[in-house]
Amino acid sequence: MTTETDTRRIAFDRSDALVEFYRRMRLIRQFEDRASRLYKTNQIPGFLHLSIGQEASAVGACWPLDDRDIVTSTHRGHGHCIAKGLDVDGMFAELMGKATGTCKGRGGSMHIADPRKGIFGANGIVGAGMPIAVGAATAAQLHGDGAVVVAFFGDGAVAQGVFHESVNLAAVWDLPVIFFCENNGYAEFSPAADQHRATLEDRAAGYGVEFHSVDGNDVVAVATLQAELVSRIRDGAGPMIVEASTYRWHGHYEGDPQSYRHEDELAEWKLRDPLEVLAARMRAAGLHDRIDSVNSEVDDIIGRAVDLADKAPYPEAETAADYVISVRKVIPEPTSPTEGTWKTMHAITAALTRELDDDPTVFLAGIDVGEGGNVFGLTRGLAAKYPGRIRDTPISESAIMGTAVGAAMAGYRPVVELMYFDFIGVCLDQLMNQAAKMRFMTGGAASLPLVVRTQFAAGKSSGSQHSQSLEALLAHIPGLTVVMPSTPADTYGLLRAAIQDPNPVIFIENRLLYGMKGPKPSDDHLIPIGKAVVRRPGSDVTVVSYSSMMQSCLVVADRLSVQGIDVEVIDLRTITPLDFDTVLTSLKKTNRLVVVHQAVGEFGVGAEIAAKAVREGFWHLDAPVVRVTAEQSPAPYSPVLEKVWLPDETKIEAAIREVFEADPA
Ligand SMILES: Cc1ncc(C[n+]2csc(CCOP(=O)(O)OP(=O)(O)O)c2C)c(N)n1
Ligand SMILES: [Mg+2]
Repeated sequence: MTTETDTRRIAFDRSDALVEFYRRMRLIRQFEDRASRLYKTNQIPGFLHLSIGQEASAVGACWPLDDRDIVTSTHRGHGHCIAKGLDVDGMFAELMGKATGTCKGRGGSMHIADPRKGIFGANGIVGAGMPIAVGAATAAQLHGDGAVVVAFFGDGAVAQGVFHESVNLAAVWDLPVIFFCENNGYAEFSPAADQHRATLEDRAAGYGVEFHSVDGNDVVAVATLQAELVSRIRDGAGPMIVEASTYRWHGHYEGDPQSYRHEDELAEWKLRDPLEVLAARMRAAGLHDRIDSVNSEVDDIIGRAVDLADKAPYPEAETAADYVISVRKVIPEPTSPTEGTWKTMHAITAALTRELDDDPTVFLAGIDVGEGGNVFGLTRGLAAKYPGRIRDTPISESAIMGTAVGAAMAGYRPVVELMYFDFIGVCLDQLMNQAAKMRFMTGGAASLPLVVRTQFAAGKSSGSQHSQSLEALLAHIPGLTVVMPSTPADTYGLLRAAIQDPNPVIFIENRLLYGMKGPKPSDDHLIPIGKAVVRRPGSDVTVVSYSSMMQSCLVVADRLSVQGIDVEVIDLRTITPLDFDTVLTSLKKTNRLVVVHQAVGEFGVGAEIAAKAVREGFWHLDAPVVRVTAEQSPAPYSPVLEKVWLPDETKIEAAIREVFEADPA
């Protein structure tokens, strides 16, 4: 009986397929061989990890893929990129840091990517491509076009937490993804045997995921297997794990002294050079001539590409800050809401509903956002109304964030939920190193229109791990937008604007404001991101705040006005990009500034505003800038201690009086 796999194997033995395998593998080999030499002559800066010896895995794994398919790669990614169709002209230029590089010189070897070609990035963070692959596969599943994602990773990456989260999430969502392990026997300097006590096959069984192993040095074997798996996955089979055994000939990085392995081991693997294994098959098929012709064709391509890259210009200095933020559409300041009253919690549900209605690429994902309707009931009823688009996840925050990153790069607008802001600690990489930097590192080619909704609050004895106001942590990372609304109407308008925004937005709600009542705006209400608002005009002291502390500031301002102190209150609404113009305009009028936030003070948002006030508003200041913040300790549990720790109306009033009474003379 001839199985489907046999038929494909026969097809691959056709001369044109063999020649094409060889052409791609030779291109990778010569590309990296040349890169190694360029590194030695200092024409390539930075780190360089070469995959010479592993070419058959990359080419075989990508063989059945087409334009709709996506790969995520690793720090050793040149082969994956070339196998998926990236041109070596741009790649050489990228490695040299030139303006004509694939990523305009912003990525380099470790971050080379071209999302337009379905290459969602080499990655400098071990394992980080896997959650992104889950996101791309989620987009593929929602889109329903049969696209498949291949997530390359090394044997060492299996020990990363994100491996577990990604495979598990892919399994429970039946995602169209192949986790493709290139087992080259080493993680940096450590042999695989010292890194794991379980095989990948055993692990796959633990996730309920189909497993296949393959000779990673035999391109025909790899391509045959991949063709079969990709075709089954296109037809709806779930995720799979493939382990390709192979070996890298060079060190972990160029310059690695390689004291951890013996020359004999390398020599033995070189006897099974993947190009030679294929060449032998070609000779047996009478294709001697084609080997020579491909060799010279590839030499020409490489020679020309290096020449071009060498002559190409470096990026212009004035473009250094380009590609950090996508230009956002202009949203005019809306009129005041006049449609009755509602609560913040209603505003959140309404904003999500409106965007789900308006844009079919919007979907929600997070812990208990589906059937459970979110712990605060904010997504109740949405799962039934938008089948497949309100997705419950396992408790896997890195995979949740990666879902957002990969799906956004694939053209969706994910809105994912981080149940408590404190949990950022378990998934920061996907925000800090992936979402925030991907557009920059791809020279503007990637778009990251994603929203992370999260919430925090102190004052109710939630303790040190469920109370933190960590906005400064994220605002410190270029590329992220951080929004913190203070009213129900703003919550609606800002959340809708965040979902429509082309950038990664962290939308931070205060759970103690969920029940707050306020004026209800029209359904079309939108608030511009990056614009502060004067909540209360005044002439004596400027108070800058946001989120729940905003409300305390307004109470204090009203109280002080009857005592003859006229306070101007500014609500930042967006933390970054910071609208300092609005603060400066106010400072020019009042000459006195207080900043109030619930987060601890040191290195916080208030410190940033104070520094800007000193730099840009120094000659307008008649008093020191004063910050009212939480004390410099974790949030205490005991109500007595928490009260001492938190800023409150008394502390705000004291600060305002202090700057009001300061005498510049
Ligand atoms: C999160 C993280 N930890 C550590 C490193 C440093 N590092 C880079 S590659 C590597 C080894 C990876 O081994 P493996 O996954 O087997 O890939 P290979 O290098 O063999 O291709 C290490 C430890 C890193 N880049 N990221
Ligand atoms: Mg390895």
